[in-house]
Formats: sequence, C-alpha cells, structure tokens
Amino acid sequence: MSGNLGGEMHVVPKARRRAEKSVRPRDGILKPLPNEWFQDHRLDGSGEQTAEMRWGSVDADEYLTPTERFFVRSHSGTPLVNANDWVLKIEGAGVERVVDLTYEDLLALPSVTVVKALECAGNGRVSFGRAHGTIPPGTPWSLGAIGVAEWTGVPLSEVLAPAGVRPEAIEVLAEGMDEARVRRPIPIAKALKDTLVVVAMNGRPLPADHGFPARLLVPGWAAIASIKWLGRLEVTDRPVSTPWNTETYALKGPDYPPAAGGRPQAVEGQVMKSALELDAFATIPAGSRQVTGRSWSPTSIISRVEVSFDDGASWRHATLRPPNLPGAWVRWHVPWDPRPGEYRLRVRATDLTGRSQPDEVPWNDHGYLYGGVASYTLRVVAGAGGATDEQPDPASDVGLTRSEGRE
Ligand SMILES: Nc1nc2c(c(=O)[nH]1)N[C@H]1C(S)=C(S)[C@@H](COP(=O)(O)O)O[C@H]1N2
Ligand SMILES: [Mo]
Repeated sequence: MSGNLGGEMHVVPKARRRAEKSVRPRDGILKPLPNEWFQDHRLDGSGEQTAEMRWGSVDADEYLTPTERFFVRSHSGTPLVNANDWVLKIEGAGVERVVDLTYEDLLALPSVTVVKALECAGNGRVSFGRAHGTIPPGTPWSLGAIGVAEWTGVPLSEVLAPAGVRPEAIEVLAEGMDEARVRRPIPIAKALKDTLVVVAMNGRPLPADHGFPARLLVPGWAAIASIKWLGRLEVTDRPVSTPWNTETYALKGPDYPPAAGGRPQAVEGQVMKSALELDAFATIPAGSRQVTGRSWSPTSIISRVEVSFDDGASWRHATLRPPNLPGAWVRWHVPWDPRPGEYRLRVRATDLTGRSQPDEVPWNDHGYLYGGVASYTLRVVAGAGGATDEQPDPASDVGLTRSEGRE
C-alpha cells in the first residue's frame, strides 16, 4: 500500500502553499462541483464551504459513493498540505512521550480497510422546517451530506501506541491544519475502539478536499469528529472544550438541558435515516417504475424499509438489495405505478437493534441529527419526458431547493 500511495502524493511547493492561503471563499473547494451532481451551498450565502450530493444523480447500481461525487463540508478553504514535510504530532498529558509521525511512518504502520458512511451532523436539517416550521441556522442540507466509501487507514490505537497511552488518558483531541484549525475531542474508549487515521478513500490517496494527507474516521459518529488535514493529536487527562463540542455540534434547546457543569451535550453518534434516489420535489413521468432508495444505521444493519405513497395512510415493504453493511447503507426498491398528480411519500427504516425512524424529532437549536421518517413531495406528470413547465417553487416555504426534474 505504501509504495502505491507514496507515488501519488500531492507535492506542493511551500511558496504556492502560502499563496493558497489567500484563496477566495468561493474557491475553497478544489474539486469540480458539476451542477448535476452537487448542490453548491456556497452559492446560497451561508458562507460555508459546503457542497451537497444530489440524490437524484445517484447511480442505483453503485454501492459506494464515487470520490468525485462525495459531499464536501469544510469550515474554511481546502488547504494544500505537502506530505513530504507533514508531521503528525502526538502529545499531551495522556501519553508517556511526544512522537512526531511522518507520512512515511504512517504508511509503514499496519492498515485496515473498512466500508463506512461519513455523514454530517446537520444532514437532513431542512426536515426540521417541515416538522417545526423553521429551519435552524446552518447549511440547509436536504439529505445529501452523506456518502459511503471504502476507507483505508491505520487504527488510531496503533498510531498512538509509540507515544505510550497512559491509564489516565481521557480524551483524544484531533486538530486540523486548515485555517479554521477545526479541533474536537473524542473519548479515549472510542479512539482506541474503531477510529482510524485514514490515508486512502476508495483505493486512492485522500483528495485534498477530503483531508489529504490524513484524516480521522470515527465510525458511526457525526462527521465533525472525523477531522481532516490532521496535524496534531493531543491525548488529555481531562475533558477538553473547543468551539466544536460546546458552541456548535452540541445539542441545545428545551429538550436538551445541559449536563452537569453546564456543558451542552456534544453531538456524538449519528442516527438512522432513509433517502430516495430522487431529489426533493422531483418531477417524474407517470407509469410503472421501481422507486429506489437507501437507508442507513450508524452502527447496525437495516432490517426493514417501509414506503408510503399516501402520506402515511398505508405502507409497503421495500425489497432490500445487498450488500447490507453495518454503519454503511442498504439499497432498496419498491414498485410504484402512479397516475399524474402530486404525491406525498414517506420512508421509514428499522435496524437490527429494533429501532425505527420516528415520525418526528424534537427540535434542537442547530438542527442536528434529524432521523425522523423521510418525507417527499413528488409531482407525477403524463408522458415519458418529465416536466417541462415551470411551477412555483414548493420548496421555498421550507427552504428546500427545487430539483431540476431529474429522476
Ligand atoms: N479539519 C477539518 N476537519 C473537518 C471539517 C473541517 O472543516 N476542518 N469539517 C467536518 C465536517 S462538519 C464534516 S461533515 C466532514 C466532511 O467531510 P468531507 O468534506 O470529506 O465530506 O469533515 C469534518 N472534518
Ligand atoms: Mo458536518
């Protein structure tokens, strides 16, 4: 693996790297974001470097999300890091000694490859608008802030071992090298259990936008924990506060009283969700078809998916299509033969733990973890060509973005 990856490093001279620091916000994502694959949220004024995968462009025959179609979410522009002089510093009161790990050192450690979802804490945020009348601030994600990839990396336990983790260790604070210096702690137990220091995505070195040369992957957790452009790991002997576990990425609101000590509850594990392989408010031709979609559980396997074509009055079981991997997703399909009209669809998944997507989810101020039943309004039109007329945008009242009428 190391030879293969080493041969494809992004080597960027220092001068250019410094120049890149002044990238304009609009240019903060480096990969192309074609409109048919992405909804570019940089254009909706939120000021964040975010691009959402369009579910209507998902290829039903591909289980993994291709890297070039994978959503991007960064708090500042993508930094270009030179792997040749990159070091990962491991330090803190929770380790015996400070260790500087080079890229070469990292690639020489034993690696594993896993297939897991990576999903933003705010994925599905617009659904709070449907359920509570207001969309919380933040990127107005529909359901496309998720992807499933094959990740190759070194278990964090192996990365920390040379530093000697002390019994007093409580948290591991991972820090990014981006301008925002995004950093967030994870409990030592999760760090040592299944967290990876990832160097490759879908069999290739991590692209710059996704964290080259190395990022964390914290399986089952909201993606804010999966720090990109990793530069430092501080193993602490006490709980750490950063803006990303106390101000944002924390659950706040009437239903989420702060824990002892006044600290809000940090967002940790993700929640089950479902999506159609259609854009929100898609327009589709009348007639017989298979409605396809995917459902996912942060830790488990999906055991059942039910779809309603009449706003919840009746439900049909979808047929699951393998693979069905824990912490990733399962594809499914259900036949439908609609006449022209407007339809409200709902999708509800259940996983092997017996949990199902609830009808609604209590409000939280940042709009995280909306795991309620997925709800769609679809327009079915006569003929095979799909819609050609422009209708008033039904998305505007909940802030959803109108699809392009793609399937
Ligand atoms: N250093 C750093 N890591 C980060 C972020 C960031 O802005 N900086 N964004 C986080 C958030 S909020 C998400 S959803 C994921 C997005 O990962 P992706 O862009 O590879 O899809 O990265 C996380 N890791
Ligand atoms: Mo995120």
